[in-house]
Amino acid sequence: MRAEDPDGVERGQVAIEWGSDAVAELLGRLRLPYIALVPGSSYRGLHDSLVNYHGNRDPQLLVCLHEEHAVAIAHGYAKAAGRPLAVAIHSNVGLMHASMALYNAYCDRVPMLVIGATGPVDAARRRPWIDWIHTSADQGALIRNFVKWDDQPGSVEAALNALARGYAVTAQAPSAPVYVCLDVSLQEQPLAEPPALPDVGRDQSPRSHGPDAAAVAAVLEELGRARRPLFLLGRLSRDERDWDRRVALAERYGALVISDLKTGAVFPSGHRLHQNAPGMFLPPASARLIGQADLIVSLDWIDLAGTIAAAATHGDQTSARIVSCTTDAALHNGWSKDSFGYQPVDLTIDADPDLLVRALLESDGPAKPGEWLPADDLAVAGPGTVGPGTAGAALAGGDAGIVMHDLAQALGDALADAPACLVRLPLGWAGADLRAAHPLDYLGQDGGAGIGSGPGMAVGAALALEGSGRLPVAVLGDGDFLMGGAALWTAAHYRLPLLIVVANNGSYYNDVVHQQRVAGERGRPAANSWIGQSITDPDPQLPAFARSLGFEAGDQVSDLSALPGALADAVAAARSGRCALVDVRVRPDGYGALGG
Ligand SMILES: Cc1ncc(C[n+]2csc(CCOP(=O)(O)OP(=O)(O)O)c2C)c(N)n1
Ligand SMILES: [Mg+2]
Repeated sequence: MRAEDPDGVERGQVAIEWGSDAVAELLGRLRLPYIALVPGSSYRGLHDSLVNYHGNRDPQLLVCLHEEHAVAIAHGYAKAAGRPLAVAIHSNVGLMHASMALYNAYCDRVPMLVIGATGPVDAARRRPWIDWIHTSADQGALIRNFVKWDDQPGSVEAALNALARGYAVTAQAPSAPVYVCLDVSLQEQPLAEPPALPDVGRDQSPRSHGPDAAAVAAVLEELGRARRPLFLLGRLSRDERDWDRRVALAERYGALVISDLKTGAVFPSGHRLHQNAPGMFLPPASARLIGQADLIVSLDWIDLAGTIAAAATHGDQTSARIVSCTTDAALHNGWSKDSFGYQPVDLTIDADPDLLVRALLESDGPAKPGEWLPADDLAVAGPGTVGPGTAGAALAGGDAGIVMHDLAQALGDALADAPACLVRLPLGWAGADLRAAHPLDYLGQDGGAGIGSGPGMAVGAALALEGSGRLPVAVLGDGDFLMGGAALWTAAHYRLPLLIVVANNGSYYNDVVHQQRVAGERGRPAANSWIGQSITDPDPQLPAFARSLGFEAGDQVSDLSALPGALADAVAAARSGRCALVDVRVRPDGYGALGG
């Protein structure tokens, strides 16, 4: 990480003289390492204080080329680190730019402290023109439907309390972004003496709560009765010990597990109890398990109601008892429908699902292998890394070009020697080509399916993983990459090692499939499905674009025989601390997902 130390600033030696100095002091006490931003005059006071009062350390300013990237960087950071970053967002226009990324972060239940700003609320203090167009009544209304909490404090004291409270609210499960809007006048207010700062170190309460004893007993009873228990593993932690406990609990009860490509790795992909590859949607083989199970335990599974209904549509109507453990209801509101349908459950447990797993394991319940598999057939996969689950299979594309499975296999080979983190996978990636043996092997998707998020989230994960020995690798669609690609500059500027692989099919291909489907249903020519979708003529020159942003990038790879070498070179560059991109021309064949 490149530090950018201001001249003539001795941190700790500069007095608190302005409202924004006190805000910078508080942000430092909250131990926020970085503040991602696009600058703007609405928070020029805070900007000065972060640099010339706080010395541009803890938090360090992180310059971004779009507010959407700034939020996506905090999003990727939170997914990998499990901690919030700060983001500074200019009034009105900056917040409008940031809004889609905030929606993604909200749907993905990640924490971040977003500090907004407004021109003077007091109209008598507004400069002509610009302060008027960058001031609005109730700015938080723009995003209130998809943040956890927001405030626009009216004094320096109130701002300090709002920020301290905002940090606590965002960090508390279920996490989602919070937004605190600071009036420019409050930031630029001279202070006769330093204000009292809230004691942010005082509250050491846990960030989530476990189940009560009655709930644990009830689940134990369900597990004790069940013969074919099935665990649906959804939004769960990146903690290795939680990972091990999930495995131990599934083994104790012989439960099969289903995981989800939308969420990060939660269970070893090679484990016998994890029989089916995850999907963005419920794969038919997993629907069959839902139909056969006599107990379903949902651990913050995304869209439980829709999943049960999808299985029924496949002919796998479940008669299982259903237990659902999640704290998500605390976030549900009337605007966002990401609370999904009414859950068909027998027991709801309002608790952190990983703490339920822990409590169940600590209960000393007797091992009770289920009936899915013979008891001696529970081998755990050996230490693995990201990459294809079908390692060793013949490359499928041959002379006819590269298909996604070829890319998965070649990337798995290139990354085999040392830990890596797949920050993102493109829509056409098959779940069977994900091999996960550690919670950081894969971070999942972006929550809100808002494309353009991939590059920024990759940079945020690179920030979190810097120095960890685990290489961040994002495989991005060309549409996603081109929409958010300028975010890469931030990684190059701050010297954050990162590997980006673009699965480039020259198209918004997901939507080609939609048009083919509609044309098919209507008996119209599916051959026209490329119109309004293809990203060719001219072909965007991704390597040149990436090089212009400070990445190393060779020419586009379209020949399968050149792929292993190109990936090996890029992996070596990134592992030695540089930023690298490989642009891979892929054939869209075998495209499984059909997103929004
Ligand atoms: C902000 C936003 N705009 C539009 C869409 C609709 N959409 C979903 S997937 C997709 C195509 C993405 O293209 P690319 O990243 O190249 O992936 P591909 O489908 O080609 O594999 C689009 C446009 C969306 N999800 N988000
Ligand atoms: Mg594409």
